[in-house]
Amino acid sequence: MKFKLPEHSTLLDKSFLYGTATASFQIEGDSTSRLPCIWDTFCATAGNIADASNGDQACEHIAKWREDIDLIHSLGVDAYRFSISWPRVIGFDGKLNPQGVDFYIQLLEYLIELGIKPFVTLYHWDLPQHIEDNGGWLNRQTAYLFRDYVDLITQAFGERVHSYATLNEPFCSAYLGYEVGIHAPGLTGQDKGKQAAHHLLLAHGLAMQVLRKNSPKALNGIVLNFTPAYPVSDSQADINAAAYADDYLNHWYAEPVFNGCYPEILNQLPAENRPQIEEGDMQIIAQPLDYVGINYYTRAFYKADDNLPYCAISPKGVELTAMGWEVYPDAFRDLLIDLNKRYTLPPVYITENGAATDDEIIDGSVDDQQRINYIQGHLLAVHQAIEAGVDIQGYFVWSLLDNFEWAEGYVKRFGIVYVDYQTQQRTKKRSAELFTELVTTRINQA
Ligand code: GCO
Repeated sequence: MKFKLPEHSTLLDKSFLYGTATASFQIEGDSTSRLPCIWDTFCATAGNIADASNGDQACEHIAKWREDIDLIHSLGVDAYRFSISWPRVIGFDGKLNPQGVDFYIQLLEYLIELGIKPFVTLYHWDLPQHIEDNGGWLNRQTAYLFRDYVDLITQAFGERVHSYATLNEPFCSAYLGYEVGIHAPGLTGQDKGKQAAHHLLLAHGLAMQVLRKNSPKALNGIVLNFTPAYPVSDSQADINAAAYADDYLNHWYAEPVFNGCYPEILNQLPAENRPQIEEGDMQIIAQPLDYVGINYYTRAFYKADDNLPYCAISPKGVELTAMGWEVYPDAFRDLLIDLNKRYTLPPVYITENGAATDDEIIDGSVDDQQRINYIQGHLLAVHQAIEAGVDIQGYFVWSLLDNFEWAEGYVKRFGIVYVDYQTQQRTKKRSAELFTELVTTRINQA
């Protein structure tokens, strides 16, 4: 088996960028050498994490980073997407913590030495706890603290970074963290979710202004996730419910970034739940972008409900990953095409796509056939979207390593590399081998 794409596919050209991705809290460990973050606190409450685990050790990447970068190099990929832990690089006083900064500078320099392009995410959900104690993303001031952190860290990194993303998936931070409470900091309420979303988006806009000044040569943008909303039937009521869910869960974050406004359903929210928006905020949010990162895993179904604007339905009789997420690559293709019609998109990078599967090491190897099929289907979807005119420049598989899968703990394995958490040994899965085969047999087709 190999990954197969049509002969002249752009995805087989050397100019199409391939990478793998991780995030700080999910892999780093060594939590005592940084300030506490909201995920440390969230993990400490019984019942929040499926296996009652935390990020204290994770993949011990702080100790094993060189080995991990060598591993990335051995995969043959062009780029590595990882995130900076804000509580590792900024102290209580708001100044740079030299030890934390040095860690990332060494990492960046080693990546550059090996010819791997660093794609740096500035916020992948690990807000310093002391900032949460002051209201976190409910406090407008946090957007300005983020701007200040971005200003300091990008000056420290200089020209070492190929690409910056301000935020990873503001939907998850705002909706999962402040509206339904299944992610840190575990707060609930529509008013909170929407206010947090607004401050996150403001933080993005403010950070883009800093990036343009401090890192004008880098590709600067944001990473948004989409779970396209489908109606369970073709009744008008279900179609309307799905459209509402799509605006509420997906376009809530895209529309402000690209068009400088929230979806119209903002006006249907109870007045007391609408975010406070100050004059000029929407212009700050809608900064020009060098690229947009798109994360896609699955689609979702919705039906009408008498008491709610929409009601989510679990898929039945379809192929699911270990997360219980439907495998449906056509929705990925259609999402990319639809986004390209709806917005004036900058160049697109697929910054996350992948699957959790029930992987086991047998005789020293992991034959992760379901993940292989998943990646195959989704690469083809990217190819089809490009053929349909979407400007897609690269694809990052989520994830490099099995790691801390948030509320699911270590039970769900997303890596193309298996991690034995007892020994911290890394073993390439079959998907990693095929990924290398794909990436290293590309040619210049221009
Ligand atoms: C995401 C996150 C990852 C998750 C992955 C699988 O951006 O949602 O970046 O941290 O691990 O999506 O759920």
